[in-house]
Amino acid sequence: MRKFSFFIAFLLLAGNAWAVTYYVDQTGGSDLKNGQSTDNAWKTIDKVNNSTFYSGDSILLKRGEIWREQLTPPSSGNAGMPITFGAYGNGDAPILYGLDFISSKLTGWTNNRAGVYSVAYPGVTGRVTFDGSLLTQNKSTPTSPATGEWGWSGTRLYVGDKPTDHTVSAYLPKAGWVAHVTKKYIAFDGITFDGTSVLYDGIKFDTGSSYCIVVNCTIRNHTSYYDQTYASSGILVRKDSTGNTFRNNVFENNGTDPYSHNIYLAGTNNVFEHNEVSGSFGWGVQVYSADSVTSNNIVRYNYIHNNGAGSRGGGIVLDSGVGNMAYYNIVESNNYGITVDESSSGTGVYNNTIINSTRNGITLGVGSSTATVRNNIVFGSRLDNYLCNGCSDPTQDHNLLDGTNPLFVSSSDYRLQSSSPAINGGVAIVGMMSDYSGNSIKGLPDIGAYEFQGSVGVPKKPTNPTGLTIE
Ligand SMILES: [Ca+2]
Repeated sequence: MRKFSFFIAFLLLAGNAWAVTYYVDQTGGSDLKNGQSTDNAWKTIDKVNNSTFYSGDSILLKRGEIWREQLTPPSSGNAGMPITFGAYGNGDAPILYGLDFISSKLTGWTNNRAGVYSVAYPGVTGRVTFDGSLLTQNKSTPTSPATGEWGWSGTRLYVGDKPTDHTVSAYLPKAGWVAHVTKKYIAFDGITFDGTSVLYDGIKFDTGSSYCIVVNCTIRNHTSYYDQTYASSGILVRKDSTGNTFRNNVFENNGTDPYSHNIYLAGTNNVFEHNEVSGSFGWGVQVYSADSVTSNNIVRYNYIHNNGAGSRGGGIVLDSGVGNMAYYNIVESNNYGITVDESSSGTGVYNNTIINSTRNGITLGVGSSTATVRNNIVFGSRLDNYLCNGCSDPTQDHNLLDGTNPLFVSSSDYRLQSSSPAINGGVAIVGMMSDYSGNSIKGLPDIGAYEFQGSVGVPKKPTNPTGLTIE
């Protein structure tokens, strides 16, 4: 018995001493090797998917490499010892495209009018190339693409150059995700998830997943919604997935219809922080599930801009649950800024800086009850800076949203000048100790996402060096 206890103590002390690091190199690896050094790296994601891992193990993908495979983590980690999918080596982050394209060369064009040509096409295309070079998708006027553009409408694909002068190819994405997670305690660190080749979401945290983390990743180009059949978000977290963290990632160009988003959080107790989120047709961050169980999610310290091109969406929407919160975010140039709606209660919207919204800055919809809107700057909204649109029992105080100029440092730097009316204009909120930049709160909280730290732009006087002698 004594010996057994000693062994347990050793295990506890050692932590993950037996954790193994595996390496994957698409160009130089081989699945016949053991994967446990850079010289013995595996080659494929398929090998990873069909292996067994243990708590604390790491699977590192070589930087500069590309995989056209779908990652499905095969094993769960434990609390404090996740199974980590990371990166090694030098250069650009490893890229996962999920799956390969199905390509086809296009012939049989019709000249619709001067400079515009079209061809019958079944829809859902990820990319179009002329002689191997990518064209840019025209989403707003797809039947009138300019030179170098393509569009898709109805059952036809349009280009703005004479196609018979080129080899024209279109690429159909496949039905799938770049990563599909059904395990717990999975970490993704420093990987690029690019969705141009898949129809569904970038990463789906599906039934069975929880307590996962995505950090330092790029999630981009999940845009495969052309025929109203598929909705693609950058990350989709299902309603039964809880306790996940998303930190310090870049989300760009995910979601090409009003109902798909950069991130779609349908679960509970998720934290979404320090991310840059832009270019969604729907919402930058959507917190919602149809059966109202999406509660206690936190969206904080993010830079959320230029979302909602589809006119329905915008920066952040907090719906359908109890106690969801958005605080200390910069929400800039979205369609709507922050919206609270659909059977939500006790939602908190605190200390955000919301500027230049195309429509409303903050909207509390008819489905919102007992929301609190406090310490926010809302400025330059094309419609209302703040609108209770049939909401019930709202609390709205200590905001700067009546059109008063907040006196930002500049039109692109939303820190406060020393004469800003936002300084010390807020009220303390339990648990909120630092601002968007991580600075501490001085005196009363300022209104907005930045706490004034003293004169901006004037460097501190250097202190005199000590211990030096001048000869
Ligand atoms: Ca203050």
